[in-house]
Amino acid sequence: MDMPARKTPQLIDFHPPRAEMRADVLKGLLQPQKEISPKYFYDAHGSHLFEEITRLPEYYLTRTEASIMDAAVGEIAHRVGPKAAVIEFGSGAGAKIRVLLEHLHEPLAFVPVEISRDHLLASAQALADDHPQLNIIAVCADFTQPFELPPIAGALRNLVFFPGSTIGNFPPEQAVRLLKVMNHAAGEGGALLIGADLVKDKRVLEAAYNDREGVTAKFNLNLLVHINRELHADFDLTDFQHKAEYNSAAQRIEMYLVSQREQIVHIGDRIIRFKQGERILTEFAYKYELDSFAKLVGRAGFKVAQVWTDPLQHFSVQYLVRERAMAPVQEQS
Ligand code: AVI
Repeated sequence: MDMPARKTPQLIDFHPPRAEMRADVLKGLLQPQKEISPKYFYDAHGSHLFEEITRLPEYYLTRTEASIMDAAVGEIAHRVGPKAAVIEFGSGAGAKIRVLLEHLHEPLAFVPVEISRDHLLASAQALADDHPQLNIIAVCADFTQPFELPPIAGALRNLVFFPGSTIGNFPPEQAVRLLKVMNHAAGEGGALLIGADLVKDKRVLEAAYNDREGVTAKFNLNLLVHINRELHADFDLTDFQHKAEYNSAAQRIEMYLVSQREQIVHIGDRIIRFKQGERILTEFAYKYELDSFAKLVGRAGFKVAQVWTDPLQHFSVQYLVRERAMAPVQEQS
């Protein structure tokens, strides 16, 4: 008997070229406070390490969000209504979308947007195998920059899905800019389902980013491996150490790589000097109060329609409706 042909998802590739990464990384390392964008965590190994982080006992975010989603997904499906197109920003391994797709009423299309091409293709294919009726269009892109979404014929509503509190990895001005890209993607009558981590006891927060097994440290250091490979650099991993601390005034976790000695690093033909103890800022993870989050999303034309939290109020899943159209703004380089 003939097997039915395997449906392959369509791929739209806007993956940024290597030259862009080089310029971006050099620009960050030439600032007085050296920094590297957290988007470079996610090469294939970094994405794998992040998956490991999500299973750590200290990393409450993923587990808590999943439990909130499980309890709320019926109400979410009711709000979204039938024949929606779901656009997921930063889809990763694609685990979170499954619960949603299984409960939505006749979803029409799924558009995962992800910078890591291998991850994107693998997860889009796995989803296509399990949902052969769904139109899956994989978009390989840096979603922090405006990009054109493919037209989705017949969709009654666009639902943008941005779980995991990845919004917390953007300082407020950048977060608003990104939310405007999402506002544009949601379109007329569209909505945004977003996960946002909440302010809580400093000890709980710091444990989540300093796990006992040291997986977060490996994840942070893998940034240097990625740069060594892609940009012909010579960072020595034994000369840098992971550090994560909660800044209560700014309500954010700050993650650094700390130079263990005075040293010189080459990135291709460029030289970067480090003092002993000098830090490279690699990530912010902002934590929100519900009202400050409502103000933030309001600046991007969204209104909070419903919020679900866990009993300890550690995490929130929020359904935002697009109140006003907002034009996406290109980041200045
Ligand atoms: C992807 N993002 C929401 C994670 C976070 O918690 O900010 C990334 C991460 N960094 C260290 N651990 C996890």
